[in-house]
Amino acid sequence: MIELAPGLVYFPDFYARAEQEEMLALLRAGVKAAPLFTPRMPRTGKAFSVRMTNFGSLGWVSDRERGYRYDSVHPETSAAWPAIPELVLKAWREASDYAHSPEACLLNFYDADARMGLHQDRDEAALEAPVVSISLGDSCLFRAGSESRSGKTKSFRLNSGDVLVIGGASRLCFHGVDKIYPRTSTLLPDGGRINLTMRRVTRPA
Ligand code: MD3
Ligand code: FE
Repeated sequence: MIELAPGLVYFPDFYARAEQEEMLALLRAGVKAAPLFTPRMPRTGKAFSVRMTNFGSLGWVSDRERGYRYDSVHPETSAAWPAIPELVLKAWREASDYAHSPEACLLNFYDADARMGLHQDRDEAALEAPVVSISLGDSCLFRAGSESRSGKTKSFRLNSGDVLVIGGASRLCFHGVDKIYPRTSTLLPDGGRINLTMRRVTRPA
């Protein structure tokens, strides 16, 4: 366990290869029920290069008309999201010290050309809860800054099986994914990167 910055805690190789393979099979079953969709920016309608789906009682979605939000159903099928697999929840329970369960697990799929621009995660009412991220497949170069968009940033690499816990002083920091390193993992036969982020959305009673 390595503290990359205050509240930004890195667990390299949290999941062994066999667990990553087991998780991938569980995620594929989920994606069959809740297909990847292309989110769009509010107002402009510009497409994200990352495709997404969700697990859990709430999923993060975005479109031109209604913007960023959490919704209990898939934007294209209108079906409830699949449950968060226990193997995924293991990272939340063992790497974070938050007492309540996550409600959302956003799956981001990056092909070799996908990126995620610098942004804050602030669509959750439960900002005292951490975000827990799991990386699978090709490695990426990830960047984290401060609570100001123009603040200085530091870059780190995330590899398949790594877990990152974002809480405390890091919870509202700007962050993004600058680059995917193609063919750095054999987990996904056709390449690419999957990131899962678990979030508590509503404040616990
Ligand atoms: C650092 N995902 O889905 S996860 C996102 O790799 C998102 O797909 C990225 O940003 C990805 O919103 C990064 C790790 C992460 C999440 C939130 C952070 C790192 C963070 C908040 C502050 C600092
Ligand atoms: Fe984010």
